Amino acid sequence: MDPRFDGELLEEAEKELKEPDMYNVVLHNDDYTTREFVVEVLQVVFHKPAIEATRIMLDVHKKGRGVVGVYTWDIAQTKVATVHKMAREREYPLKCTIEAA
Ligand code: TYC
Repeated sequence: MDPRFDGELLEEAEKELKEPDMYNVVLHNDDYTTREFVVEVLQVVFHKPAIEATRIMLDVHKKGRGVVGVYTWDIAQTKVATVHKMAREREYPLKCTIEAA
């Protein structure tokens, strides 16, 4: 093997052994979405028990935003799409975004 390729091949092999990149799903506060609906979203989409869902909702309400889950890229995308679909169906402006973890 040409020694000039050794580094590249090692890099490729290492990449395959790495854990996947992870992404935070962030929920944003607003003045119109009801507290009840946010708790429902946290339970249905993010599988949070009622008490924890309520705690997270209040934290986002107070601080303006909060990380509600950490997922691979595809799962994070699907979570955001589901939140937005549920919110638009109820005509809430609830915003949910993704950032590198
Ligand atoms: N601020 C909203 C209210 O008082 C509740 C709320 C919490 C909305 C969290 C969005 O991500 C949110 N009705």
